[in-house]
Amino acid sequence: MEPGIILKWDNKEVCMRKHIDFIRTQSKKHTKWFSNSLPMIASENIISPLAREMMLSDFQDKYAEGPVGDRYYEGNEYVDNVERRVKKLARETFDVDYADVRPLSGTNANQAVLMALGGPNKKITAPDVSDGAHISSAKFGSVGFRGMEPETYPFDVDEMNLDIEGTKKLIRKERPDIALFGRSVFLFPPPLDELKDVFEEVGCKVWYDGAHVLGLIAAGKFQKPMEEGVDIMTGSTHKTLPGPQKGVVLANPANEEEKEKLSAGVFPGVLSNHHMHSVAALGITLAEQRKFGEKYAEQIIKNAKALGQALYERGIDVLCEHKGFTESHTLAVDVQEHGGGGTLAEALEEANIIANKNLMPWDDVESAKEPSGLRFGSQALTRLGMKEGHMEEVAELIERVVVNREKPVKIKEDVKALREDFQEIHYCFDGGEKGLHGMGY
Ligand code: DSN
Repeated sequence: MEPGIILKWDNKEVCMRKHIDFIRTQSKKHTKWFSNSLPMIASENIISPLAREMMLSDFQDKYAEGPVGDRYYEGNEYVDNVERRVKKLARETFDVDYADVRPLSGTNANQAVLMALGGPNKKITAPDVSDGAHISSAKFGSVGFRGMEPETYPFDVDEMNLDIEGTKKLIRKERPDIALFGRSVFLFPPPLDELKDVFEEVGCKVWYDGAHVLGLIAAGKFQKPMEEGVDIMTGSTHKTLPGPQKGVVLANPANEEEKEKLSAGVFPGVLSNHHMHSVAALGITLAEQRKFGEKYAEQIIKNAKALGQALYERGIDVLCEHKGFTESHTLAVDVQEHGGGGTLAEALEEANIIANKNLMPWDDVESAKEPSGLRFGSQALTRLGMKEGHMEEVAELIERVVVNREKPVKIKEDVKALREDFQEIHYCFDGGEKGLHGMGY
């Protein structure tokens, strides 16, 4: 029943309980739906039971403004202990001098860096949104709202990567204050090593948005941005790093002043309180990453490559066959000839295969509703225990939707049958409250 109808009832308690029931039921339905589906959105993952327990802890209720150990609010003894420990874990995991675990999301972390180092009198270069950049780096996103207009790097579509000579030329010409890298369709590492000399020549700050590949970087399985000329790395913590929804700023600041600027960019720059329950959950994710991350990252990449191959063999145009499709968790697929990304993402959802439409480099932003592409991520299926062999089955299910355009009812049943064997979360420690791990309904 619609909430609007319920509001006409006289008895307020009954009415409000109905709202509560409605919300709880929707949450349970969502959980049930997802436990029968193939979660393949490249920016999502499944948190571990122990980390999820922290998301429900009393830390959720706390205000912790100000520096650790010198808060503006009392009652932070245990909060401080946790934040101190999580920062240490983050510094060690990413081998950096400075880690800020307060940002609430990847975009929030990006806003913080822009508050610290950007501004209307500053110049920035960045990848283009059509080439897979995150919207926060666009003129219509956080960069634009900070009063800056990004100059975008030339892109080599065949390589699905930056055009190296063109990028060198652009940086030399623009002499940006900040050169930003990283993407949301992040198939291959940007050629930082090749650009290193130009960064030095120009003296720009090099900023890497590693949200999508943070877990792969932590495991040493993608590239080592901080050894390849990057000064600051931001990221959300819930993609290939399978943590809570939040963000981080990681850096090797040039000096104390820059460190303070970065810190002030977060607080008071873009937030007042940060969310301690998610800081605690991130700490658990990082500890699990240290133990299981390498094997997990290896399997994510193997699965993505295997899925790419299996789709390609079924006549689906997965980009970059000549490069093994991907070096990350992500596949970019051109589905123009099969009906377009928007239409097919919806058709896949009807079959309980959850992926998203995506702009391809040749699309303009105006075609965002029906772009040429689909984006698939292997990280959540891997988290559920799937291996390369299972990617054949996944590819076949996708083929039935995308190529054969079969009715979704039967495919949905087959998706459910495949998922039956994959209900546990892998690459994490045992423990956590039973029933709180998203599979308990
Ligand atoms: N919009 C997200 C993605 O799907 O890549 C990142 O924030």
